[in-house]
Amino acid sequence: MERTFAIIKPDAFAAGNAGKILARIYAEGFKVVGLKKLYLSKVEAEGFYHVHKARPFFGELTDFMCSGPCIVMVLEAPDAIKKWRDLMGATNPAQAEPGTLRKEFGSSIGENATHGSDAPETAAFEIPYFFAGLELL
Ligand code: 3AN
Repeated sequence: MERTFAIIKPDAFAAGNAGKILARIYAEGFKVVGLKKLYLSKVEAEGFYHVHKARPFFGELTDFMCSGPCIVMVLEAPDAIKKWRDLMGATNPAQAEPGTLRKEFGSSIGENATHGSDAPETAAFEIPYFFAGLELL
């Protein structure tokens, strides 16, 4: 079993798509180990995306992530990191495969509905950034 960190981003939450995304998560066989709704501050979003600090879109990305509530989750499955990235699809919804979450619910490369850890080391930072051990029993 592996755990990954996932977000239903503010665009998808505001559009009322959180329920549909959660239904896909369960249908694909993930166990939802942790889940909560948060309204991130700018500082919290900047801390989460610190690896992208030097990127030109850092300001836009962190503004968007604190533009409204989101849902943060820890998902468990065999090969969960890849499995969730496959279900999300490509970063740019225009390039995402049919049937993926970003194709269905994303509207642009910035507002792309979902986030997922891209490697075990990333998950190891992202999961405890948002969840205490006691929240993941
Ligand atoms: P992914 O989330 O698919 O791993 P990354 O790590 O390349 O993609 O980018 C992190 C986040 O930054 C993406 N989820 C996306 O919302 C945002 N992002 C990436 N590229 C751009 C861009 N050119 N303009 C605006 N936002 C971007």
